[in-house]
Amino acid sequence: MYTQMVDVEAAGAAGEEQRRFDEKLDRGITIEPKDWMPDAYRKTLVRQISQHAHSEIVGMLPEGNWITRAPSLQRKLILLAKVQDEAGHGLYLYSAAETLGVSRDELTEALLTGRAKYSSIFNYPTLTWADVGAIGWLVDGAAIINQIPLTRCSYGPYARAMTRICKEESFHQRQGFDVMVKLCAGTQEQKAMAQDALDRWWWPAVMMFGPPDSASPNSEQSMHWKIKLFSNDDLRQRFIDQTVPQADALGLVIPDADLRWNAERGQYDFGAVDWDEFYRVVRGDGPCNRDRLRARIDAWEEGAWVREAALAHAEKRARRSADATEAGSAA
Ligand code: FAQ
Repeated sequence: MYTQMVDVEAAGAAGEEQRRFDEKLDRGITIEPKDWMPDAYRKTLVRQISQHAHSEIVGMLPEGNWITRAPSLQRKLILLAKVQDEAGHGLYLYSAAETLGVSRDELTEALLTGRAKYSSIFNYPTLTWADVGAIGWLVDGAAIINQIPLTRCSYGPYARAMTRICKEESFHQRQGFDVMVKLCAGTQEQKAMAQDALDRWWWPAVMMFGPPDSASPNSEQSMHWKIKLFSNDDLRQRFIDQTVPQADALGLVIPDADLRWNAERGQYDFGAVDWDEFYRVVRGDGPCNRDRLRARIDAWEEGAWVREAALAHAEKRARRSADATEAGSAA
């Protein structure tokens, strides 16, 4: 009898927590780290934010490949700054994930052991300088479209991290477009290089938004929780509608024979996406998956001495400050 009463009370309290959580979502009030939240909401956020953080860190590799070969000092400086920004984005996002009760070490381990996902787009190679332009233009362009709504998502630390990230992504997108503008105004060979980069990056960029809505297991719940505000297909369509006129302005041709303006819908119709390729890459069998993971493992192992030195330094400082306090109170 007594046990039953306790259960009812507990259920009532949990029901009240859930009601307050739902009310906050309805009223557009952000959920903060110390607020009560359903376990599944927390789990979904850890999944999405950590995948996003891993994507930023792995995403440094394709462009990092061109830092030593940038065609001028100015391009090199810009590219260095951009790649550093991506590292910063990873750090904000890992910090946002940590507010949900997971540790950075757990997240890093999941990435390095291949358990965690990161964006499919970063498993493609950067073969020419034009790929640096195509990544800024298309990949950062797609990232902005996906991420601007996230600045209004329901979890406060994620939304706030995204506000700063989006400002930087906007600069990244413009620098990529600027590389493409210069190549397209250059020699025939340079323009051909730009076209070749568009040919190789277009479909992977279209796939970045995730599987079609009909095959997206997480979308419905994430939209209910206002973690995602728009569906994968809606954002994909927005990206295509925005990017086609930019390709026209560059004088480049999007590699899709079925792409045409649909006046009735006021949107572009586009061809079939090769979802088999997408799932192959997500499963770990893309052109660069193994290289990307190897590079992250090597960086982690080679950086061990830096982490140890930073810890030793922090301990020394803490000890000195404790000694100074003790000496002060003894005097
Ligand atoms: N790649 O049910 P959904 C950037 C997975 S950052 C790999 O639709 P959800 C900046 C998905 O995780 C790019 N896996 O999933 C930059 C799920 O698997 P799970 C990263 C993918 O979460 C630029 C399964 O498929 N951006 O580019 C992909 O509701 C240049 C079923 O999918 C973000 O992470 C994919 N493309 O929607 C950096 C943005 N798509 O976990 C450097 C935040 C889906 O159940 C250089 N994330 N999957 O095992 C999101 O908006 C969402 O997580 C989606 C996926 C839209 C990516």
